[in-house]
Formats: sequence, structure tokens, C-alpha cells
Amino acid sequence: MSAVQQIDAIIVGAGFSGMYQLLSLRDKLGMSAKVLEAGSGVGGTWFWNRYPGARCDSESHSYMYYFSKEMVNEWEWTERYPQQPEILRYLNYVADKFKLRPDIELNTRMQTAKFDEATNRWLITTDKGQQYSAKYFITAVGCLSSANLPKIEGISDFKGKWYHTGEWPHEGVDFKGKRVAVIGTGSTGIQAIPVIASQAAHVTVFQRTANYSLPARHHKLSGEFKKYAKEHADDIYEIMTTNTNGHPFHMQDRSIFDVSDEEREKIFEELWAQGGFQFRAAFKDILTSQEANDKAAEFIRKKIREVVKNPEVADLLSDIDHPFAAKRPPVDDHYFETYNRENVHLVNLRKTPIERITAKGVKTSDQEYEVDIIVFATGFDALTGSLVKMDIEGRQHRKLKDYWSAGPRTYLGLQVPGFPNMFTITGPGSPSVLCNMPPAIEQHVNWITNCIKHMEEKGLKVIETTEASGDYWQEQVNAVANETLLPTVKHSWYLGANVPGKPQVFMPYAGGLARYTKVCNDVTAKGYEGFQFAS
Ligand code: N01
Repeated sequence: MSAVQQIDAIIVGAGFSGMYQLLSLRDKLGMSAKVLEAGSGVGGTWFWNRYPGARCDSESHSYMYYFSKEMVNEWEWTERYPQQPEILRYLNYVADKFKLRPDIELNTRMQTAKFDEATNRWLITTDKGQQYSAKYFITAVGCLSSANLPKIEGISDFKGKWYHTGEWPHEGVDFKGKRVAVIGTGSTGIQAIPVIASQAAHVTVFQRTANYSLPARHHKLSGEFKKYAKEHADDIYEIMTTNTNGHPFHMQDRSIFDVSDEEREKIFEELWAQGGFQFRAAFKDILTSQEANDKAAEFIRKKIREVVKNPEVADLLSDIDHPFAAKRPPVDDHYFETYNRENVHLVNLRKTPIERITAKGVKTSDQEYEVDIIVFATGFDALTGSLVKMDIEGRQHRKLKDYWSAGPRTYLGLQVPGFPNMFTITGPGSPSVLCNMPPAIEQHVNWITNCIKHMEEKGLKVIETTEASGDYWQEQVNAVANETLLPTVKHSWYLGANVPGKPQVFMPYAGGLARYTKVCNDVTAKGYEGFQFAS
């Protein structure tokens, strides 16, 4: 162990949130801060998720920071939806432009973070033997970064290669001539399957739950659009930060029942042709009224049946058991069309569940599928997984993983009762995954930075939230979720239901970014209501 280094703040994670938090504390407040990052490069989610077809399904001009006008003008996206390598290039450009690298420790995993009640400081250790004493401890670990590998018996018996999409090898995977199994048809599987199918000899897709997906209609950005996005950056940012999902378009202020059947069909057709999440924003009640949702859902089912030529396969793909967008809807590039390929076979796990992995492949209840490669597109231990994996200890030796054993408890998704001076960027209880992430991250980092500025100016040593605030916020999170159809899906990762044994609590704040921002601003205006300070 090396000597303890005194520092103002330790940040864990060098993705979108950690890098902006570093920049904000260091360059805006003149504080000392360091980012600890387990990966060998910056980028967070976009450093790890390198599976074939990995893209963002937010449009590129909205999937970026807006805090620097110069950067918005300088950076040029090439496609409507950016691919993983382009996003990673962007984040590396940000690290270079703002000279962040000297304060980012790569290949360094935080091991323990313990709050010392005698000094009101966090003692943080790393796997490299470093020790830091920091006033502030900020987690920037992402919401979808702890890979969920299902406990299917026999994985270690498999003689071929297997990969989880969230921990994809940097050198890539050569699928040429290979028989491939893909398990999982969430956003990731739906992005990866068409690309793998175009390279492999044969692909068997193991579907447990059929999923809606919206066409992306990817295209290269025209010079005209790039110019428009730069010239209208302020307006675009205004739209993103004053709506529900942080996207660069507003939800239409009309009910699905305000229009005739013909008019509705026309609107859906136009948005389907346009592609992307605008479809979800066509009517304000798609996610709040089951009857409204049924209309949108039926339109998508009809589209699936139109695209997929084999009626049995079309039935399997369109037999969807939950409301549209109540699980995170994927955006795809010819996903349903892929099932018209000769080399793609769909297995219905609802009828024939996986029994085990064997030396040769995947054994379901009715047959063994021999494959060379298995791809687990099985998602993440979302929102809390990365946080509880870390050894974080607050007041009176309270361990985060114990405190959250019945589900996460936070105030505003920003702080946890009993964990003073610790902030959780996009923590559970904030809009995070229900939003386009960069504006949600900027809002959180700005709030945390302003709070720290306030503390430094007033000479305050400690900020912490209370059990009562945690209870109050949990009620708010549940109440706004219950205004929507989101909690009706019992097998969603929003509830933690995808990880066996995980407590099932609705985790993100479903009230939308604009409403949430107002709540945070009101809390500040009322002298940080719900937090306590000590000097
Ligand atoms: O994970 P998921 P994901 N046996 O949990 C199946 C974001 N994202 O990585 O639905 C068989 O959604 C599981 O089946 P079921 C985005 O927020 C963003 O796809 O549980 N199957 C499901 O089909 C997204 O929502 C982008 O029945 C098993 C799949 O695996 C989030 O990441 C791109 C199984 C997992 O789907 C997670 O998406 C990609 C088992 N034992 C992802 N266990 C962007 O573009 C699980 N499954 C920004």
C-alpha cells in the first residue's frame, strides 16, 4: 500500500458521467479530483460494449455533451445513430480536448470506499495499492455495466467459444463459417442478430420473450443536417431538457383517441417510415393508457407480420406479452427482415426452455442445437449491480449492499441515507435509463457540482440525506411509475426481475427529465430540502 493521498474528490468510472464530473470539479471549481477506471481506456459503456451492430439508439446530435458550445461546433457526427466506434472516438476526443487524461487512472479498480466518521472523509483503496482520502466520493459507474450472465447449467462444459455482449473482446469475433447461438432478444440481441447473421454460416436465436422494435432507418447525415444541428444547438438542447425522455423532439400533446382510425394509421405509417423513438412520442397516452397502447402495439405486430414471410415465425415474433414501450423498446436495423434469411432459425424458449449448455451447444427441452459460438445477449444487473458489487461502507459501517438488500433507497437518485458526501450520478431513483443519457448525466453532474460549490463556499464539511428523505423519494418513484404502464411488466429489468434473487422494486424515476429537473431545482431553492449539512 502506498501513502494516503489527500484529494478533494474521487470519481469512479470514466464514461460520459465520470469525465464530465471530473471536468466540472477540476476546471469549474478548481478542486483536485481523480477518476478511477477499471478499463484500459475511457468510454464506460462504449468501451465495453463492442458487440457487432452496437450503436446508440438516441440520435447522434442528441447523444453528446452540450456544456461546451465550442465542442458542439467542433465535433462532427457522421450517421443518424452513432455506432460504438464513433461514440468511443467522441469520448476520447473529449478526454483530449479537455486534457482529462492526467487525472484518470486507467486499469485501476476501486476496491473499498469507507467513510471515516472521525474525519468526515472517504478512505478509498484501489487494486493497485493506492489509498486516497477524499472529501467527496462520486460514483459514475453507469446504469448498465454489470453483465448478467444467466446461471445456465453446463456453460463450463461448452467446447466452443462463448461471449457476453457487454464484455466483448477488443479484437472482435470472427463468425465466418461458424454456427452461432444468440440467447436474448432485448435491445442488444436485436442489434447484434442481423449483423451476426450476415457473417455466420448459421444463427439460432433463442427467444424467451418476443419484443417490439422500431426501425432505425439509419443513414449518413447530410451536410445540411449537420449545419442545422450546429446552428440550432441551443434550441435542440432546450427541447431535450424540457421533455420526458431527453430526446430532441417533444411528445405530441394529443391522445390516441383524438384522431380517427384513418388519421392514426397515417401518423403511425409516417413515423414508422421515419424511424426511431418518434413513434413512441406520437401520442401522449401510449404509455399511460392500456387502450391507447393496444393501438400502437397492434400496429407494430401488423408490421412484423408484413415483414416476416414465414407465418409461424411471424407469429412467434409478434406474440408479445407486454405493452409497447413498457419494457425498453429497441430500435433496429432490419431485425425482423433477418428472419427471412435461410441461415436464421428462431427457437421459442417459452415452449421449449433451455435445459443446459452441453459440450456441443445448447440443449432445450426438445433438442440439442450444436453450435461453435454462443452469444449471451442477456443484459445487465441494471442500475444497482455495479454499485453493490463495490465494497462501499458508510456511517456506522453500513454496507451499501446490505442497506439495499431489499432494493435501492436513495434521495433523488443522488444520495443514499447513511452515506455522507457520496453522490451517485444517474443513481436508482433518477430518470437515467428512461432518458437519453447525456442530458440526464449533465443535469446530475451540474446539480452535484453546484451542491459542492455551495458547500465549499459555506465551509460545510458534510452533506447527507436522511432516512425520511429516502422514504419520501421511494414513494415518489413508485407514484410516478404507477402513472404509467411501466410497472405492469413483471419481467422487466426496470424492476430487477431479470436477475434471480434481486429484490423487485421499480428503480428509475418515470416522471421524466423535465419534471425531475424541476424537483431537483426546487430542492436547491429550498436550501437543499431533504439533505442535512454539518460544518
Ligand atoms: O438486455 P435486456 P439488453 N434464458 O435485459 C433474455 C440498453 N441498450 O442488453 O425478456 C433465455 O433488455 C431476456 O429474455 P426475457 C437499453 O436500455 C442500449 O438487450 O427476460 N433468455 C431478453 O430477451 C436496453 O434495454 C442500447 O424473457 C434470457 C434478453 O436476454 C438495455 O441496454 C443498445 C435469459 C436481455 O434483454 C439492456 O439491453 C443496447 C435466460 N436465462 C442496449 N436471461 C443503445 O442503443 C435473459 N434472457 C443505447
